[in-house]
Amino acid sequence: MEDQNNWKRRNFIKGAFLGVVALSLTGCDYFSRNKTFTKILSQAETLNRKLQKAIRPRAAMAKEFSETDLSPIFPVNGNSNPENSTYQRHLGEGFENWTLAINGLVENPLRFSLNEIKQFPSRVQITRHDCVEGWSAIGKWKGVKLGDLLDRVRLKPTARYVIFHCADSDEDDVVYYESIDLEDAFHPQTILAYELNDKPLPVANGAPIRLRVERQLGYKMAKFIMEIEVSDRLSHVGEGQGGYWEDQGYEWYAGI
Ligand SMILES: Nc1nc2c(c(=O)[nH]1)N[C@H]1C(S)=C(S)[C@@H](COP(=O)(O)O)O[C@H]1N2
Ligand SMILES: [Mo]
Repeated sequence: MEDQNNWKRRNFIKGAFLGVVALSLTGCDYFSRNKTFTKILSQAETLNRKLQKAIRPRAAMAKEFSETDLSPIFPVNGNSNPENSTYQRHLGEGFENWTLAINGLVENPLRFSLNEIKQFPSRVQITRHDCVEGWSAIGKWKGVKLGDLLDRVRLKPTARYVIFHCADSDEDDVVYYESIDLEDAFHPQTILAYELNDKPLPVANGAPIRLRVERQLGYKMAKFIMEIEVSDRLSHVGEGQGGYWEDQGYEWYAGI
């Protein structure tokens, strides 16, 4: 009896959660800024995060696949080649002079070259990427654990969020950005990937490095990262919702 009730509760929670996700199933590429929709989503947001925790603890690992599961082609979505002139110069130089700045609420702000990033122990993971536009693909990613870089710069006690500033922007010059909390930042599968399917990360998939935060939806996985900012809040970036798509109504915690 006890068990059955638990089971019913679980299914109810799951159903409610899927409803929330269904609300956000709109295109990544074509999205009209709709304030009412934004409001509905942000109310659903808090509920969604609680339900997420009830279903699967945040520390759980995302499923990892094997080589035979790899998708023949890993798709490209969103921006595929930032027009930004600094980015184009770095691309032309093979990212030889590109550096990743980590600053904000850290004791020791640093810049890492691509080579330095590759000197850290690497992690390889074969995971499934889910985009809200309705496609999924399995890819093999190699990169550095974000937590290792954050340990190197040493977070201040007030640090709460990690914000990724990207090289690309939309037709209104709004720059792509994303953010995660420390729980996800130090998750063992959260990496800054520099290889996809055993090759240097292609430009269209986010070269020189892109975020993999495997427990969340595709739009969280910032490509073309230029700078990482550690912060105690999200209100000062973009329109204050913690990400480019979040500013247009998507959930900030995009758990799968
Ligand atoms: N900088 C940046 N990151 C981005 C995007 C983007 O347009 N710009 N698109 C997001 C979306 S909606 C998805 S689904 C994935 C797509 O990654 P892919 O091009 O490697 O398939 O990147 C995400 N990260
Ligand atoms: Mo997406």
